[in-house]
Amino acid sequence: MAQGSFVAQQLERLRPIWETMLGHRFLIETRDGTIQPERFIDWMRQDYWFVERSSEFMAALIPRAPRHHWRELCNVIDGLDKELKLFEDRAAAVNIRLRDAQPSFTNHAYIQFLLSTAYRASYPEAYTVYYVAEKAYFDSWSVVKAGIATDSPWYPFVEHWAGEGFGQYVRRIGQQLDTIAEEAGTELREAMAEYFELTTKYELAFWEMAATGETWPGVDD
Ligand code: MP5
Repeated sequence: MAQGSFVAQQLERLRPIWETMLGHRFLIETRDGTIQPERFIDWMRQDYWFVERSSEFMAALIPRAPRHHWRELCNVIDGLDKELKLFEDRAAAVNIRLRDAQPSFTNHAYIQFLLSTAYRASYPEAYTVYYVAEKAYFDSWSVVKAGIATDSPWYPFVEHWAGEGFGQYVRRIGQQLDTIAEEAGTELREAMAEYFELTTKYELAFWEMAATGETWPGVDD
């Protein structure tokens, strides 16, 4: 396999999917202020559930992580609590209830994927999933940041995920992932690449779910 940064290689390999994700109509309409409020609110309800459940994914990684990763992983869990507060604050600002929705099929599947990865895959594979989810959010919200009005009620989400601090954090964990990949053998690196791809596809599916207001296949509600 070619040498060089694992992250850069994977982003290059998966560029078509990554670009489809960044051009997704949900992001473009949120950027341009043309998104239907109910679509955005739906996303808020789904992502609130996702963030809450993903604390189990992060917590499950800690006992499997090398000692020098512990502080960062604990900080992420602390960050999830702050994120939930951000959702609660925005929900209060637009006067909606966050718990008015069941997790959609895609959201439920993504969380099951995170949990099975945390418990059954190797730490390098699980760390790959963690990195890709964070990188996808940084890049996606950076698209929105490029045009959204700063007085939009959704702007605090942009400030959070497309902000300087989040960007630095994503770069740091990308470097850690490169270090893990350098120490991995060819077979493990290939397995990590598969997890990179699957997570990218789940991230794209999440925007698609938000744009369509998907619930469960075949169920009318
Ligand atoms: C993240 C998220 C970012 N909130 N939702 C999805 C579907 N993917 C990624 O993770 P975090 O922990 O909220 O920064």
